[in-house]
Amino acid sequence: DEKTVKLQVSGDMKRCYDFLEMTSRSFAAVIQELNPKLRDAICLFYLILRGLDTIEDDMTIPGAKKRDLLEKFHTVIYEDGWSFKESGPDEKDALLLVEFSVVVSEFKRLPVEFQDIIADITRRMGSGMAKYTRARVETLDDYNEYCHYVAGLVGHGLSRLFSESGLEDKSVGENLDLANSMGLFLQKTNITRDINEDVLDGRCFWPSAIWSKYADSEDTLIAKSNRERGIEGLNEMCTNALSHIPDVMEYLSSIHEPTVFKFCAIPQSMAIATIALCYNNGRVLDDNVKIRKGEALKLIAASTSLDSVKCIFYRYLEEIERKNEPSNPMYEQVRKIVDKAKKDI
Ligand code: PS7
Ligand code: MN
Ligand code: MN
Ligand code: MN
Ligand code: MN
Ligand code: MN
Repeated sequence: DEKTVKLQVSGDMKRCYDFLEMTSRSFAAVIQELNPKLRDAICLFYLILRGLDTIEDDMTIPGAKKRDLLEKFHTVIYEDGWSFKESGPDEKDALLLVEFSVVVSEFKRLPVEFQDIIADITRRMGSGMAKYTRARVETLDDYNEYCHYVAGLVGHGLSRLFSESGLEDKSVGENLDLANSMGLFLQKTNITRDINEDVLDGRCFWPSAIWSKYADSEDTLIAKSNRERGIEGLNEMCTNALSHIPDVMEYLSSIHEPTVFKFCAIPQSMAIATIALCYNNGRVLDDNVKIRKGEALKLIAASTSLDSVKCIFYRYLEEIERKNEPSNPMYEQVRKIVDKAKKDI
């Protein structure tokens, strides 16, 4: 009867929120606090992309099979009962793909305008990921393109959802270059920080155009014997990420709804804190460094308005300035970027 149907409905969405908490280190809290007009759509958008990324990351799936899955993932989100049980033993989010039918059934209940945006981004991300199962990140253009596929497109999709919901201006969903930069700043921070873990896993998202100036192989890049040069490479990666700050500030200045603002701003605050921690810090090459729990909690609490986010960025830019040394090949470039960002702020 109707009561059972209703319970079943909320049961599937409840299971989706369980998966959100199981799979996201940082997004679960901000998504749950989103305005109800967007909360379920963005939770499902997250789970769909998390599923896609679980396939991309799985090195046990043969290349041709992986490309097929990535390319068709935008259609499986409409297939009742779809499930994938063949993830490798290392995939921490494999259970999400096993129980993916709960995501499918809730996705299909979303307003069709939301479904269309999510499916379009899933199609384009899957096709970009498939391309990079063959291609390597060599040039700076490759680096920007790969980051566009896996994170810039998330910025596009989120911005279109914000506009479609009526919570933000139409223009937010139209000026997508700024949205792309929001994703790139997060993804480049992640790639810069995860270098040790990624190289040990047999992959590297640092463009060879950068690291080859400082090491003759990816393994040498993180080797203790090459530490000074490795740090110079790290500083160049941090500098590259910092170049997106003006766009990040401009994007955030266009967001007005309070829960959407926090959702957008908190990850960016975490990212600038992470870059400040990584800059000129050899530990990044040995280990997975992370900002302290207390610092993260302060950033979450403080990222409520454009002014306070500007304060946060200003403070971490000053920290980067303090850590900058004239002997670093990036010294002048960092000084210029930091000066310009501080003036804009
Ligand atoms: C739909 C909220 C707010 C305009 C799963 C949020 C992995 C950095 O690679 O687990 O596993 O080490 O740390 C998020 C722009 C994307 C970009 C991208 C979807 C912000 C699949 C986040 C997140 C745009 C591809 C972190 C990009 O994952 O990384 C929703 C505005 C997923 C955002 C991946 C990475 C996210 C990421 P990994 P993480
Ligand atoms: Mn991935
Ligand atoms: Mn991943
Ligand atoms: Mn190339
Ligand atoms: Mn990573
Ligand atoms: Mn990771």
